[in-house]
Amino acid sequence: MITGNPAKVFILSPATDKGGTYASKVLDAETASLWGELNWVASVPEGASLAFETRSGNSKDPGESWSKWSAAMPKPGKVTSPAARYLQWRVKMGGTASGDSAVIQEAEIVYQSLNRPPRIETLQVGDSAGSSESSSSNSTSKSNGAASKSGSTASKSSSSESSSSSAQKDSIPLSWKAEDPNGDTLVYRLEYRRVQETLWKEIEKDLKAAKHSWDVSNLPDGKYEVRLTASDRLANPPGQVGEDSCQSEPILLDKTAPEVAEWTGQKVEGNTFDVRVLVRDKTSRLTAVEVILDGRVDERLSLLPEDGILDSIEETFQVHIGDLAAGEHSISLLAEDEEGNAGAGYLLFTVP
Ligand SMILES: [Ca+2]
Ligand SMILES: [Ca+2]
Ligand SMILES: [Ca+2]
Repeated sequence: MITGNPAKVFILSPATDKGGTYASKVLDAETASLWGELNWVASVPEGASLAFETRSGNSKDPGESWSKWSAAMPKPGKVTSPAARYLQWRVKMGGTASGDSAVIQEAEIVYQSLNRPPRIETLQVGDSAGSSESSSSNSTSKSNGAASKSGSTASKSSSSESSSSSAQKDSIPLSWKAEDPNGDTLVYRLEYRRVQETLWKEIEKDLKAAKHSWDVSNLPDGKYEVRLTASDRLANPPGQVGEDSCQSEPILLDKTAPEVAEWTGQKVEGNTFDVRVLVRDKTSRLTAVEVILDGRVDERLSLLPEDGILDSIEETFQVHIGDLAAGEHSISLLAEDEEGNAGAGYLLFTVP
């Protein structure tokens, strides 16, 4: 059902002048409007005359930008002045020879606001509050490495494993602000595409609320864009519907934890231990890599990669530990990506 903007009416104050021309004040329809019927009831004595004229414009005071006065309307009918926000009318009355003139009892002009399209002001993808509630999917892979004998006769055995946890949600909150100049009820459509794709795919349509939880559980890691379209079609007939669209900045979807990919060059020499480790994320930059010796979480150390800067999805680190007592030791490596997904690796070794 179309619940369009209802037509409104200006009631014109009757002119009581005896003859001559009477001009109204400027009427303000508040938004650009289409002018309809001008109707009046008047008593016109034999020999007297009466005719209305109108003009319209979009400035408060009639000026250059306004239309010219319309042709005289001796009878009620449709206003011919162009659609605009403001209208003025005047009435020309001719008297009889005996000095009688017309008397207008009532007059009115019907007008209807023109539809104007909605306007999207903001579109937010993700939570601004940054509460990253995790729905974690844990996976553990284990690989038992053979003991490295290089440079040492002492290292008896070592083993390593890695695990990961995902910090990114399975859904991303979308919210927006949109307005309609006519106050029309708006409906929204949401779409997405991977960056570099051309076709948009629907997330949801016919939304009335200005927010939606976007289910991304089935989407692979990557960069995505979201498009919002607002329509006032519920309040306007087809052909007069207004729309506005807005596209988000590309957002990174990374649901996969970094992986401690490879331990190499393990070497025990006296009371020191050296190892080189490769850490890799599939999608986003590594942002933190820390090492923990023998489970002493309070003494965790941040590691800098060999190239001195944590700036890519893959980095290698040199781990050097001194002052080790004889016996079994372990190091845990914790790695985080841009989205806060955390992966861990574990290596066991022995100092003779
Ligand atoms: Ca509208
Ligand atoms: Ca990742
Ligand atoms: Ca680097």
